[in-house]
Amino acid sequence: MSPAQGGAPAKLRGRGGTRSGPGAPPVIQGTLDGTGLAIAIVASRFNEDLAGRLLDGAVAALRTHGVAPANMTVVRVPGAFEIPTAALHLARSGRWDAIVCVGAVLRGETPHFEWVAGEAARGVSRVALETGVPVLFGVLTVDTLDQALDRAGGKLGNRGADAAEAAIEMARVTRALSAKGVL
Ligand code: INI
Repeated sequence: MSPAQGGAPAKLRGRGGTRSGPGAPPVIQGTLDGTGLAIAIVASRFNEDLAGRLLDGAVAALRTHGVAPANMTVVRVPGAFEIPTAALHLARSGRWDAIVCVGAVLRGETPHFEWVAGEAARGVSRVALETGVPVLFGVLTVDTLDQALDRAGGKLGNRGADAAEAAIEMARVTRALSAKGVL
């Protein structure tokens, strides 16, 4: 049961947590409570079978953690190379707490992979740093189809869902910083 349904709050990945005890510094950190958050998803269509699985994983994770479907927007773009442009427009609008980017770049026989994967990663990072809006990278950059399937709902999980959870956490961190007057 999700927190939105009255279940226990979901746990953050990793060690995290507040270190209590004498001399422990105050810690600002996020939660996986998505209620009241507005989250956009930018999903590329290239390698649609994979990208679609990542998109489904992201939407399902957002819903599980309490983000209302009415507070989600999905933007589809042709390929991973185009993801940063759409993310930039969304981030600049100020309407979303975080933006999740999903897509699939598979290494082929040409150097195209390096350019597409590299520019997608660089661009997404740049949008986040230039706007201050958390922009999460759920784009697969892998050598083989099997590696991609493992990470798109297969034995290694779903990177779209992982990015969605990270988006909620970062949105909460950003709101917490704002509440402290940092932003
Ligand atoms: N786009 C992807 O999302 N994944 C790929 O694997 C890929 N490959 O391999 O070419 C890809 N290319 C298209 C690219 O993202 C742009 O849409 C295109 O270059 C037009 O700008």
